[in-house]
Amino acid sequence: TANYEYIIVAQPEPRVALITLNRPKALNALCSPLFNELNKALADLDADDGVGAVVLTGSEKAFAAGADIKEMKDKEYSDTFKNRFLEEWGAIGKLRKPIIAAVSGYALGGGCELALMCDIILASPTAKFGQPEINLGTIPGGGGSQRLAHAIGKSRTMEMVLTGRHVSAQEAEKWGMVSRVVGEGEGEVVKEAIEMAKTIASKGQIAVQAAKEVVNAAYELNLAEGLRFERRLFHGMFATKDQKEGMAAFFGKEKARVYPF
Ligand code: CO8
Repeated sequence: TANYEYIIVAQPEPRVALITLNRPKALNALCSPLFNELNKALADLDADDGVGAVVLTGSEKAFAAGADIKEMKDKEYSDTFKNRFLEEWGAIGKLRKPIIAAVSGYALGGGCELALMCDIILASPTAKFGQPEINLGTIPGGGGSQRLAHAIGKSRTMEMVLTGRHVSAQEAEKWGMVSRVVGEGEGEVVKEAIEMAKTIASKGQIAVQAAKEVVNAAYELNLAEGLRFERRLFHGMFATKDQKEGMAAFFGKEKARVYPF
């Protein structure tokens, strides 16, 4: 495996990968080299048949405190445009395997947006979500305004983006921004995310990846197109061994094995 400076990649369970953001001095601020490492690790895991799902986490204090302000401070429009500043943030959306964000502490700005790019978010009771860009004279640039609006609606998104207020884990749960607030103790949220990833990784992988693709389509297509896309992929499942095995096992009153076995 590659040697990284800003992230740690591990495999805590046979088919589960864990990526830990590891830039403690800057509360995991997402500088470009960190993001490039993250993209490289995710692309490798996406291509690895031995991995079925990925957990992404930070530290107890911070999932990530945003894009790196030091890196952005003196930038000019012309060079952000010319050099496609932060375009690398788009790569995560193209991955096929499910990614679960396990969030403790600050998930601010780009950190909040990174969590929103993941497929499922689990929060520890210490999690704090926010889009504080407004305090820096700027706006979200990593998809926050769009993904939050989809996740929690206009009024709450406007409140977060216009005031910069931090939202607690409990509030984020109530708003439907995260699936659940998990556990009390240190590391609980990561353990729970690994368990969830393990469950997902034990299913038929073509179905898992197709399921992720159809749910994501709901954020891009209108209803008629989305329903047609879902139906097409659903029909496609009949071409898989997992469907034959899965439905036969149901009548054999056995647990379905998944391919390859
Ligand atoms: N960038 C760079 N360094 C940071 C960042 C950051 N976002 N956040 C924290 N740090 C550094 C601090 O400078 C400090 O460094 P040093 O020890 O050298 O002074 C160290 O991390 C520890 O931070 P604090 O001393 O401030 O720790 P506190 O516990 O006092 O406060 C906070 C924690 C509240 C999280 C505070 O650090 C903070 O407000 N951070 C900034 C949060 C923020 O504004 N984030 C938004 C950034 S803008 C953004 O993300 C735009 C996204 C665009 C994405 C575009 C994608 C295409």
